[in-house]
Amino acid sequence: MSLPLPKGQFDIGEMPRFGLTQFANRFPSQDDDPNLHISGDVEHEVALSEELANLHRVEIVADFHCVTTWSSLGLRWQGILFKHVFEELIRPLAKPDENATFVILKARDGAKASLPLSDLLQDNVILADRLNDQPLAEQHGAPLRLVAPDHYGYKNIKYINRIAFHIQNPGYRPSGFRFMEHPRARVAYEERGNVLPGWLLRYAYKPLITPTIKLFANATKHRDQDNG
Ligand SMILES: Nc1nc2c(c(=O)[nH]1)N[C@H]1C(S)=C(S)[C@@H](COP(=O)(O)O)O[C@H]1N2
Ligand SMILES: [Mo]
Repeated sequence: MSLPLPKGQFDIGEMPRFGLTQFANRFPSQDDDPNLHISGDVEHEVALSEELANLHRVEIVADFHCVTTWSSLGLRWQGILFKHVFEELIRPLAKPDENATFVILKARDGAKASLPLSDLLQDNVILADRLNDQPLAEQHGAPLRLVAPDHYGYKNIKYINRIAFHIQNPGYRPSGFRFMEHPRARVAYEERGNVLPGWLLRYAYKPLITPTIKLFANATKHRDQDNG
């Protein structure tokens, strides 16, 4: 069952492939390095792989909200709780500084986002490797993506391969313009961006939806043709 749509959102139906334009043509391969790297203000940098497979699996049903105002409803994600990854692997193995609560999530296509650790430890934040009982499709971030449904899409990093824990912001720059990124980006509070109020950004972003979906879909099509 889906919740009532948050302010300024509309139901787009099936989840499109989406993102900042510079990522449309990037289909990152995981062949070179399948690991999930843990770094930053930690005692030990570690690379996780098989360890993740031993964690308890969960399913969450959630609506997905892109900051540009489209939402895709009732998605069933399967994977592992971020909280379990943190408590059972990251804390004992990497030993992050207890004040390292500024977390940067990085992806194989170069995308990144930051969130406070406390937001990531909530009970509905998962690293998902399946969507609606199917292995996560490449276009939706295989093999692993963050799903944090209380936060706008741009915090839900696809193709995730690094999580860095910092005591202070180490000079991190968001993927897009600074005004486009809110440190928490909570959907319930319409925290779309940093400077302008959320309701105003709705009108700025909405016209971008159709061209962006086309751009990403065309990139996927050309890539499929290239692969024969
Ligand atoms: N690595 C990566 N993660 C990303 C993006 C991206 O371009 N690259 N786009 C973000 C945005 S703006 C949205 S709305 C969602 C889109 O997810 P989808 O392509 O699976 O619909 O992914 C987010 N995570
Ligand atoms: Mo988005």
